[in-house]
Amino acid sequence: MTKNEIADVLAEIGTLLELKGENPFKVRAYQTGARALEAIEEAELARLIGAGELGTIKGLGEALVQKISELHAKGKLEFFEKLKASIEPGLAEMLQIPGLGPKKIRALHEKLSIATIAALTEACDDGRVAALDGFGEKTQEKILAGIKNREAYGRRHLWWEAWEIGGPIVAGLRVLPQVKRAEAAGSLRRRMETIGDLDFLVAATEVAPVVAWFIALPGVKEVTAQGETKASVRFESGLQADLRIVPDEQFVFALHHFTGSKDHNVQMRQRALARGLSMSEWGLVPAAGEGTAKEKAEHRKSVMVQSESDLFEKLGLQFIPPELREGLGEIEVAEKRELPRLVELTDLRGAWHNHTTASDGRNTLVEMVGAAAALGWEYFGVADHSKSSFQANGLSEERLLQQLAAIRALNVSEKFKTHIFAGTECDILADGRLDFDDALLAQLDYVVVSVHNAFAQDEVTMTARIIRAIEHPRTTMLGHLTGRLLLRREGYRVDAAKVIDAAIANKVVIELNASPWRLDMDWRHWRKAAERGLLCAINPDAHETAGLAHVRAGVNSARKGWLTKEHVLNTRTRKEVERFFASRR
Ligand code: DGT
Ligand code: CA
Ligand code: CA
Ligand code: ZN
Repeated sequence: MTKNEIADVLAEIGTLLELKGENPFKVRAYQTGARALEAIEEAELARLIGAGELGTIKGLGEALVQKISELHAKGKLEFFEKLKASIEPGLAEMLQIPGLGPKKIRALHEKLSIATIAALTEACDDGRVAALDGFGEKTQEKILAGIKNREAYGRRHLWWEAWEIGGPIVAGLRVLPQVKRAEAAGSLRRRMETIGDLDFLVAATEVAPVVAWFIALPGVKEVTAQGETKASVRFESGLQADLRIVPDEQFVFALHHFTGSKDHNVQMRQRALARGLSMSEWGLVPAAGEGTAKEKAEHRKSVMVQSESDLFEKLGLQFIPPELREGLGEIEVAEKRELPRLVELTDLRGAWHNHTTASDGRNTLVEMVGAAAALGWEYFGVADHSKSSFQANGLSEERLLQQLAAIRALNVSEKFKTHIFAGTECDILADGRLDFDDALLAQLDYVVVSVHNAFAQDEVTMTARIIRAIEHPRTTMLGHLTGRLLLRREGYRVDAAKVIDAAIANKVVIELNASPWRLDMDWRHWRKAAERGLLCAINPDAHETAGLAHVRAGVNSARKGWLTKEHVLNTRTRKEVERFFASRR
């Protein structure tokens, strides 16, 4: 296990112990231990364990040293497994409800014998929760709203999590001997930010072995449908997946159909009809009323296609990438052959919104830069939180200056080929002022400005607040426009069009925050904004080395927003970026 995975386990142990009502000092020891562990570099951790010196680290007592060593060596911990098994699953599940921490859950359990979310809903409905000491009407309302949200959100899944399961399934299907072609379809292939269910399409010579393989996948809890040409399963996580199997001649038509979207399909069928053709998942045949069955069969042969490109060509269209198939005008542009060349993952040369252990990140500066270098990035930007974000351990002026010096020294040392840009993720204060003064900001290479508090402001106030920050001469880019967390919380209210106008007028970049939970600013705004001259930065908002990979989710959304390389600042070389930053001073 990596140190961050071990730290996750320690933090979870802390939570579970608190849920059980253990001694607060013990609970805190695990929380502190998790943080102490994050501050050690990966290689150093291995060395300390090997030398038996882990106990010399402040915050790591004997019990923790033993547990960390066990996790490091074996990837699991007996103590943890037993602890998990000793807790009613309903209690742990309640932790997912916003506003319910271990203490409150324990109170609900002890005083009202509540051990499931269903029982909690009932107790809220008849007012028993509000009557409890330390709860009240407001808390009860918040809990109920949280439960409702959870139900509504629970039906969909983040693309990233869906792809972690779906990607290997496609790869697995492709190596089955009966399978000629296999692809993901549906919203998974269209790279939507959230996914209802997974769709897979296969061209195979034989159906039964493919279905048998699919329904036996690890994690399958239930087979919800099984037929001659398809199967559907539900995984333990609640995620569902549809598999359809077709003969090879039908594959392209079915792939197009099951990729969708519905709106795109409806428009494509209309277009086909206007050309005397009927389009479906089965094929492209003369529309009803024209020709005999034999003629239709002949015609069907004439519209055999090998690829989706062929299929689009048959309808006089340029190939439309799946990301653009949302029925938002892509067909008209494809007819004119003017679809843009969409930005690709390999076009990226770096990113700017990243955290380190100096604020709330989980890897040190050197580890983060090392990971960026391993990805072949030409540059890497450090933007830790500013002082008002105390909940995220935001940097004081003094600590920011220390970090700045460390970054400059690391650049001089040439330890990494990757150049480090020194920045900050500076809080936009409630009135739109920035969290650091001009003199300090002027020493940095760039400034990301973000909203992290006073989310409840009305739309007019919030919009004016963000625009004021955009107009600040030191501001380089705006972080996560709405602060939304997909499937968890709505963003704050803000007039996106006005903010976009202000950003264009002030030559400020807007970030496409690539964290799979954010993907903010939303792809639906990007096409128009970029046409009007807005520049995009695809930023992973990484809090650990593994988080850098999230730029891939950002590229998905950028593509859905019709962005090309030219629209995205991170496709530029270091020199070009330096010129861009300098031009803004
Ligand atoms: P999701 O699963 O909610 O994230 O969204 P999709 O787009 O994956 O939808 P899904 O799984 O229901 O169906 C996959 C594709 O199959 C969909 O994008 C288009 C096609 N499809 C399914 N049902 C219909 C339909 O009733 N009419 C049309 N035109 N296409 C359909
Ligand atoms: Ca689907
Ligand atoms: Ca489906
Ligand atoms: Zn932020």
